Amino acid sequence: LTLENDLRRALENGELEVFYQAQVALADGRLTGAEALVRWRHPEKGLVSPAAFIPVAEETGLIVSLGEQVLRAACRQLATWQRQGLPRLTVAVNLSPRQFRQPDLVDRVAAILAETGADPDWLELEITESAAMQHAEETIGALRRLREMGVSLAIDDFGTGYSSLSYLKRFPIDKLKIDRSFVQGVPGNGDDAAIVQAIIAMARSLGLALLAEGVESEAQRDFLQAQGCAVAQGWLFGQAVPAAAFERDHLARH
Ligand code: G
Ligand code: G
Ligand code: MN
Ligand code: NA
Repeated sequence: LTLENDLRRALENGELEVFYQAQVALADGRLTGAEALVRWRHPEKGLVSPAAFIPVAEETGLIVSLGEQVLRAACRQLATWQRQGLPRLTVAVNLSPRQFRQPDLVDRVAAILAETGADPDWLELEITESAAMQHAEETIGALRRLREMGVSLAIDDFGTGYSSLSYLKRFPIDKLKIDRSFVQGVPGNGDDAAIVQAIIAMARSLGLALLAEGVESEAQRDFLQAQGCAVAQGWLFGQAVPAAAFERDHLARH
């Protein structure tokens, strides 16, 4: 309850901040995009990890307003990067299952794009596999409308849910993000390597883009690249950092 009240206050006082983590092409290290990841700058506790408050936000429904704040901040940021004349990059924003179930989600996204002047071509929304697979019919409708607006769509934490190939084929999505729990095990763990190879083959046969999450070592990077995964994100390329640091570390040469 304390956390809930604290979080409510944080939302009102603008204590939430959006960090950005680089996504890079493995072939040449070129920046392809950034994932927006929320952080809470708590007045006493310092920087609080989303792992500590996203679940509470989800249970209490605060996630809806939190998610909108993050989306608005990320769209403002991407509009700024556009105006600076940078080559296109995608800014990926996480949508929680609860946000995704809002009947007016598509209108809310459209309103935020209009308000911030962000180009929808630069925005990617991430939904988790389990959120997508529940209420599949409604999901497909919402995804289709988002895509018609020019927003691209990625399935986050892919491999941890239970999507069947036939379902996946019907979903109007652009990208699969291979969950970091599998990436962690490659190249040494045979099961993880087999799962990663299967996901890569699946994405290829369905014509979907791929991104591997949680890449921490050169051995992981080399394995992924050799198997045909072209884009990755992880500590090897940089942690999530505030926008100013992201610009300095990743955009100066972009
Ligand atoms: O950023 P890591 O930095 O610690 O994030 C932990 C978890 O919180 C991840 O599962 C990530 O997807 C989730 N997360 C981070 N930012 C957001 C956000 O803005 N919205 C939602 N729904 N989840 C987020
Ligand atoms: O669930 P989602 O994929 O949206 O969240 C990304 C989460 O992964 C964040 O908590 C982020 O801090 C974390 N993360 C990003 N890169 C790495 C990495 O290389 N290794 C590990 N262990 N975690 C990472
Ligand atoms: Mn994500
Ligand atoms: Na993930």
